[in-house]
Amino acid sequence: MIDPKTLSARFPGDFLFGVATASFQIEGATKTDGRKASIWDAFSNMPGRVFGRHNGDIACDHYNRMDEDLDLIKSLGVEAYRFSIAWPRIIPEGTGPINEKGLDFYDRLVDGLKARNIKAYATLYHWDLPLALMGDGGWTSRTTAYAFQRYAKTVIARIGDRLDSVATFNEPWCSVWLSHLYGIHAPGERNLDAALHALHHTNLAHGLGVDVVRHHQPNLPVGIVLNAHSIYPGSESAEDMAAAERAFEFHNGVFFGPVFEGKYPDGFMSALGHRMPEIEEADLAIISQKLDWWGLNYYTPMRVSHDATPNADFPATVAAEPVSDIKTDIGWEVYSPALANLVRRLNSQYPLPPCYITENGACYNMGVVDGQVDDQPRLDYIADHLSVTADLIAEGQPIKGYFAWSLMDNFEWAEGYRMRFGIVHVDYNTQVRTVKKSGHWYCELAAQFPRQEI
Ligand code: GCO
Repeated sequence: MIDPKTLSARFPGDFLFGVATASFQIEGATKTDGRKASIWDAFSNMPGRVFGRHNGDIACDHYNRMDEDLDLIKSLGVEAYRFSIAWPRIIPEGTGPINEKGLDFYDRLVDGLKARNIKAYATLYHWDLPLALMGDGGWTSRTTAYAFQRYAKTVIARIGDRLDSVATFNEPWCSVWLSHLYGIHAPGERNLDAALHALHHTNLAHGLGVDVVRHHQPNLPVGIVLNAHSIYPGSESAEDMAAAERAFEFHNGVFFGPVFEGKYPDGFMSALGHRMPEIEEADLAIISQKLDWWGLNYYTPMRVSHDATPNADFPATVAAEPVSDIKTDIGWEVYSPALANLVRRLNSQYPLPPCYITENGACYNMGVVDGQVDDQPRLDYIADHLSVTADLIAEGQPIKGYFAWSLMDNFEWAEGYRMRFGIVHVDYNTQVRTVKKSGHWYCELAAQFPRQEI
C-alpha cells in the first residue's frame, strides 16, 4: 500500500486535495421547496432507462442532511469541496420565475463551507436541465444557451461572492454525445443531427456563462470541466491509427478546439460541418474567452479501431479490446499511464490554462462488514493515479489539485445505485455514512497539507 506520507512528499505544498459530488446524484428532495422536474427525473421514471428504475427522489438525502455532510467533509480534512447547483431549484421552469428557496439552499451550503474553512468549487451545470426546457428542444435549441446565461447570472449574483472557483459545465461530452447520440443519458436521444445541435449550443452556453462571471465577479476563477478521452488505436495499422486521430477530434477536439482555439477541428468540420446548426459570427469568440483553469475528469482509456462499415458516420470507429485485464466493478479498464499520456498530449496541442483533476476514482461495490468497508482496490486506484499525477507535476505539467470522485456513494446515472464510487459508504435504507478504508487513507494524505484557518 502506498504510504500517504511518502506520496504527499511528491506534491508541492500548495497542491489542493478535495472531494466532489453533483446535485442530482446526492440531493434527493426533488419536489421540495419549489424544485421542479429535470430531464433526469423524467428519464429515470421511464422504464428501461436506469437500472432497476432507480431515481433521484431520495438519493443521499443530502438536501436534508447538508450540515452533517459538511461536517463529514470537514472530518476528512480536505481543502475543497466540488459540488454542483441544480438549475431546477433556482429557475424551476428553466426560464421564468426565480425560486428564492432554491437559492437559499446554496447560500447555506457556501456559508457552511466557509464556516468550516473549506473552499467552494461550484459547477453550474451537471446535467439536471429543467424538464420544461425540453418543450423548446432542450440543448438542441439555441434558446437553451440563453436560458443558461440567465440562470448563471442568477446564481453568480447571489453566491458568487463566496465561491472560490466556478465551472460552467461538467463533462459536456456526456450531456452532448452520451445523451443525444448514444442515448444512454437523459434525454436519451440517438440522433447525430440532434447531437451536433446540442454540441454547439452547449459550447455557446459555456461562453455565455464565462461572460456572466467576468461581468459580475471578475475575480472569481472560471473554468470548464472536460472528461477528455485518452485514446489509443486498437492496433498499429495505419487505418487504426487514423481512426484514433478521428476519434480524438470527435471526442476531445469538438470541445477543446472551440474553447481554447476558437475553432472546431478541421476533419470533424469537413465530415459533419454541413450538419451543424448555424454558427453565428460572434459565437466562437464568445466560446473561446480565456479561462483561468480547466478541469480534467479521468477514469479509463478509450481504445478504438477503424470501422469499415460503408458510409459509417464520422469518426467511423468501433471499440477495441482493453490491454489491461484489471477492471473496476463497472467494467472500466484500469490503466493509469493513459492519464499521463492524455495530459501531455492536451498540453502540447492546446494553449491550456492550469489544470485541476476535478474527478478521478473507481467503482467498487463492497459493503460494510463489522462497521468497516475494506475497499483496498479503490485505495490502490487512487494512489496509483495520484502517483502518475505527481510524476506529471515533476515534469512540469501544470496540475494544481485533485478531487476524489466521489465524497460518497450516490446515484450513478444510468446505473442507478448499484454502482458505488464513494470514499464514504452510504446505506440507502438508513442513510448512515461510513468512511471507507480509501476515505481514511485520503484523509491521512490531506492531513499532510496543513492549512491556515481563515
Ligand atoms: C461525471 C460524473 C459523475 C459520475 C462519475 C462516474 O462527471 O461523469 O461527474 O457524475 O458519477 O464520472 O461515472
